[in-house]
Amino acid sequence: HAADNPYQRGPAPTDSSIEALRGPYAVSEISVSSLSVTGFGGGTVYYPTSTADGTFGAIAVSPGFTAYQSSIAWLGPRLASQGFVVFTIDTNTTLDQPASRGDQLLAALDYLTGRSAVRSRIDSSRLGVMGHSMGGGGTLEAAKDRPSLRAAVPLTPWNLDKTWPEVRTPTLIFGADGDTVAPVATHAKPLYNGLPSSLDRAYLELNNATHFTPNSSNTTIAKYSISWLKRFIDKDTRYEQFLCPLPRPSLTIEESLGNCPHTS
Ligand code: 9J3
Ligand code: ZN
Repeated sequence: HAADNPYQRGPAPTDSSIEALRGPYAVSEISVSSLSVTGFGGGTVYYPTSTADGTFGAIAVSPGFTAYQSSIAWLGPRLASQGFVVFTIDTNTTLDQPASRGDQLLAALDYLTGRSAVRSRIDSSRLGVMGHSMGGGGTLEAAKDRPSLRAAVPLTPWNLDKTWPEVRTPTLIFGADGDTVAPVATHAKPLYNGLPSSLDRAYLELNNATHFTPNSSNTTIAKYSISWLKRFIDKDTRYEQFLCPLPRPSLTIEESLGNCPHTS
């Protein structure tokens, strides 16, 4: 019941509702020029058009090395239509390293909640971060720097630092079984293992996937990302059913790791 959780948004989820190309909310977008911001490279804000359901949690998403917001643009409307304000960003330069990308994700969230045209639509206490590759490495950096973040979702992340004992943000890491740029054995998996074992954390390895699988519309990524973001940004336990028990290996999942049931 919505009265039990003031942050839950949208109808009760089903497998088909979280696998769908769009969720229940119509989405509007605003382009943010790099010239109008500092600390990151501008981007695009995707947000539910209606204000009838109150405020929403917000998520900033970083692309990877040499890439632009276009490489992660599919996540904007896919996630926003489920009831989030989503900011897909460009970085200051496409060569920025993970620690810088983490700072830029936080600058983007600060802009979103403090200065953007949609700031009144956002619950600034309910924020999350995502990113691809070095942007996924940056997602961990952002969580380390700002423990108040509610959820983190690194996608085929790349980071030389494998030790993350400071992270307090529930984190879902996606790896790809065929990743030769950031192989799971040297990136996604040790990054997962570098998180505290007491943390709500999960590792999902995509089957038949590459480093660049997160750069186009992908139902497995969407389904579990939506569930993680809803469960931890909105505290919406209606989504726990998709996360626990862990998804079993299948045509789309090579391997899954994580703690269940969740503790936060
Ligand atoms: O963001 C990424 O795709 C990181 C992978 C990479 O190219 O690292 C080599 C320096
Ligand atoms: Zn496989």
